[in-house]
Amino acid sequence: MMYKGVIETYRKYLPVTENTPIITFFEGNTPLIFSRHLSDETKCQVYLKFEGANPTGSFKDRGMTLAISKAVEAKKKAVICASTGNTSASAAAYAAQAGLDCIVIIPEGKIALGKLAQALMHGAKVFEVAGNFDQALDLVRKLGEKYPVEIVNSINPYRIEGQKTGAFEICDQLQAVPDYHLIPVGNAGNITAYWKGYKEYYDRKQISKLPKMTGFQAKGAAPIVLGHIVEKPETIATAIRIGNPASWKQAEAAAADSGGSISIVTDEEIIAAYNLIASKTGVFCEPASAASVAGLLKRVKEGKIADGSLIVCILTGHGLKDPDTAVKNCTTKTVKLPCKLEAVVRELGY
Ligand code: AN7
Repeated sequence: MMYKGVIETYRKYLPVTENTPIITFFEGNTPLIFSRHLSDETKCQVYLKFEGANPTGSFKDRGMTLAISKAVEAKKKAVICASTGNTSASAAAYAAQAGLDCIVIIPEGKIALGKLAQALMHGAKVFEVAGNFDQALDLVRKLGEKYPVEIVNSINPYRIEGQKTGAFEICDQLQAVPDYHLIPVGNAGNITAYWKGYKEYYDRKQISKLPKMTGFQAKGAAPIVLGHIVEKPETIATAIRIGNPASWKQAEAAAADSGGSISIVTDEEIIAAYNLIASKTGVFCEPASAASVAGLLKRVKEGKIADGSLIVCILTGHGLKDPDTAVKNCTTKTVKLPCKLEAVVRELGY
């Protein structure tokens, strides 16, 4: 049977009816990839859930299919979001299919080029503001209160509902429940959504245990770990450059209720993991996504994860979103040569 996207696949767990028009690019059903290298290195069984394989290249599509479908059902004409990039790319694509106007507010100069290209190509009105994501989200909240625009950030509950399907999928693919679910944390919608999904599967007797929700923030943008708002968040992982997450409390609850944690990884650890995943497992994710693997390596080193544990790391977005960061921070470099056979042969040492 043809795969029909997350709403059709998990319809009975989602707030849709026969009257809901389904706006979809057949998102979800993303690969769960066993990493031999990371498994050997950690003495665990490590799987990478590659959300970069979604139609717009990030996990945001799971929530966006539902948020946009519900906006159409409610006869909305325009949607709006603040974004570090991926939400805007996804919103713009789904809005284009639905025929809705899409307004995007992004922090000037802090969006990976691929994401900006997506929002522009899909015809969104893109406003670059001299502020960070948190300030952009403040603007969006105010606009949503006063004007006829539907907010499609993860403060829209349909976003969380759609994204919880990631948890269902992992359990269905593994035919088991991970001991540890590792995930980058930015605005904290995704950790909230996954925890909701696992709990619902548990309540509906699809699974018989729950994973420890283990989140990671970048060192310069770690408000939840620090316990206070970060006014000027900074990290190379621009997707999670967020100082005042909207789902802060829910993320804390997910970690606490599951016996998990939220902790810090540095930009250096993120970049090392980013290179490692691409070169040793062959999966190219974006820097923010690599926070989950950086976190795994750190927690294992600290002795916090027992040998043999079943691990799922969420790789939230595709590496091609941000080629600038890749080329600049890659451990492999190009070698410039004259266009001559001898030169290539000499360089190869044959
Ligand atoms: C690749 O696009 O917030 O903790 O505006 O793009 O659910 O926010 C992106 C977040 C992780 C963090 N990995 O997820 C946005 C935005 C990638 C991301 C996160 C984001 P949340």
